[in-house]
Amino acid sequence: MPRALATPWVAMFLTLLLLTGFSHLAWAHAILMESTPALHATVPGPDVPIRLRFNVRVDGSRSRLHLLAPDGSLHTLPLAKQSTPDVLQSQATGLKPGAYKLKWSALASDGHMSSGEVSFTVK
Ligand SMILES: [Cu+2]
Repeated sequence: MPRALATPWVAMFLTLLLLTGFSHLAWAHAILMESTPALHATVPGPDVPIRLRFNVRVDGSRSRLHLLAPDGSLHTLPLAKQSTPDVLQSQATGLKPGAYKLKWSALASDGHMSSGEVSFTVK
């Protein structure tokens, strides 16, 4: 009876899934909810305010923002003091027109780092 044999394994697999993946989701590490500039937005330069809002509190002192410029150079953006625990803010200055990539890594309240990118264009 293959079905009867398979059932304990399915149950075990589902339990493992719950213990690993699902509990991790429940702890909710940082997921980007909203950004300025918005993804694929075109914004005026040369100074561009940066604001990232997450689903949870993030540790501003241990989160990082980097800006990849059209010429391939990578710049660290200094983070401003957090006005709200779920927001990271900065200001990119002196940007020439072109395509940029904002790379963020954020330390969430559950102790997990997560990262992502926001592409935008300066006109
Ligand atoms: Cu996490």
